[in-house]
Amino acid sequence: MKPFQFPKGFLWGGATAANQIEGGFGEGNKGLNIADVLPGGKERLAVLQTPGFNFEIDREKYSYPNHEAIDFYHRYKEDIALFAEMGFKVFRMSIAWTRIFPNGNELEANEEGLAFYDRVFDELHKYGIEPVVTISHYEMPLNLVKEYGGWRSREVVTFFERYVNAIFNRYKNKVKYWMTFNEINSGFVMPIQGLGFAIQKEEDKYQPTFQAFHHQFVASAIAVKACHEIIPDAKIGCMILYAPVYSFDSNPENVMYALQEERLFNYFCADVQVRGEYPAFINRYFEEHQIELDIQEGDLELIKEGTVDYIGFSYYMSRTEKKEKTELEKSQGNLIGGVKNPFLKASDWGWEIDPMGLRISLNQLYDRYRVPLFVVENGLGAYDKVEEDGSINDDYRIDFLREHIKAMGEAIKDGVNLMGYTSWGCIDLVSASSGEFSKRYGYIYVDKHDDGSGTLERKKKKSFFWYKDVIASNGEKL
Ligand code: BGP
Repeated sequence: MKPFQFPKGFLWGGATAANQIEGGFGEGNKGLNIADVLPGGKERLAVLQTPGFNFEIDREKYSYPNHEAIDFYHRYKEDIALFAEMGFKVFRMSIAWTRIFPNGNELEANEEGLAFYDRVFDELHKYGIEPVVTISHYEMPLNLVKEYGGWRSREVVTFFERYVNAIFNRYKNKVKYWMTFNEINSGFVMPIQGLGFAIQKEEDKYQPTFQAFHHQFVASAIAVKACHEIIPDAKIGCMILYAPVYSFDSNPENVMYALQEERLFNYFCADVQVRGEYPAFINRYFEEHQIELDIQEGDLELIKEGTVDYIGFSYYMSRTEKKEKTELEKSQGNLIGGVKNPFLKASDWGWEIDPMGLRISLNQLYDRYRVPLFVVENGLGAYDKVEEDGSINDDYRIDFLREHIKAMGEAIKDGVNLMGYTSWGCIDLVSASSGEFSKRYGYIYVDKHDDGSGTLERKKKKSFFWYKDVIASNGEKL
């Protein structure tokens, strides 16, 4: 049998987000955003999930690793040269809204911010690398959070519209792949990053969460329509956090529960953004949780007209569900809940490693939507050790990626239309959920540590050379 190769033109590359790599705090007139007020360290997740977060910087209590991040703002040329050396076809990055509209609600875009991304895109094109740009990746302007309550507010849709028009018009000749909201469904578990507001103490989360989603759906449809008009040869996708939900056993109660969780978490947002309508199953859920959406005239038509061209998604883990969980079972679950899967091992951060889950996800998504898919995040967060001779032998990362790439190959053989693969954190960066540098994903090591020390020097890990071969052989040499 001929060895398997990925389809011709497959988009190999790596993924990042502005707030996790750029640094350049306050430079180029950048305004403050949500990521600027997120504390570093393992307590970040707890802080984010405790109702009543106040969005203030408290330097006495916390560190703020996103302020300097890995200084991509000044070092992008060096980093892009390394991506080119690996043979990247695409580079996924995001635009920081606050570089373009520092407070989110200005009438005019900030020229310095626009010029920065011109330089980055030009540098990428110098090497034939296509940018894949996320419009909003966990970093709403802080002013919109404080003055308007983030996506709770309808007014934010207008500001977002101004932002997307500014970037589509400016970069229409430079960017052909776009995505609207990073992991839009993460708003269910991380409303601060996903929806731009904190649930208040004593507040029922359901109504504001779904109203905010509705505003994002309208904003997403506006962006899709504007993109198609301004850049007719571009493709614009949604971006969801996908974690297939398995039933713990064959008890039909558990199977039904897993199905419900799956539909709500994995499919609700994608159904609206890809099919252009609210799914049937959500009506019962709205009734049971007393959710009444304020849907304005024309919204549903707009959502219907503004459906995305492809689905970008992140895949890190699956989730195993059971209807009745003991306290112990709950505590052994994954980042996004569920119970422990006895067949899977987990990463040092407790994320269950499941390459077959990626094949399952690709099949499920393609069966349901029949639009091209793009794996825009996947990777292993791990502690790396620099040996005395300077080498970094990250075989565990290579194993993880190899198995997931094989799973993608199997899904393609199953008939799935997969556009590309951008593994997460192709260069070490600040972790989104824990604000750590020590949770490393990169092919490129960055000398930067949780206590803020480090020279920011870049080093190639063993996986750098491995991924270079993967790309050069179009997935044949794993
Ligand atoms: C996704 C986010 C990324 C990223 C990644 C890894 O949820 O889109 O921004 O950081 O997960 O997560 P973490 O950084 O928490 O390890």
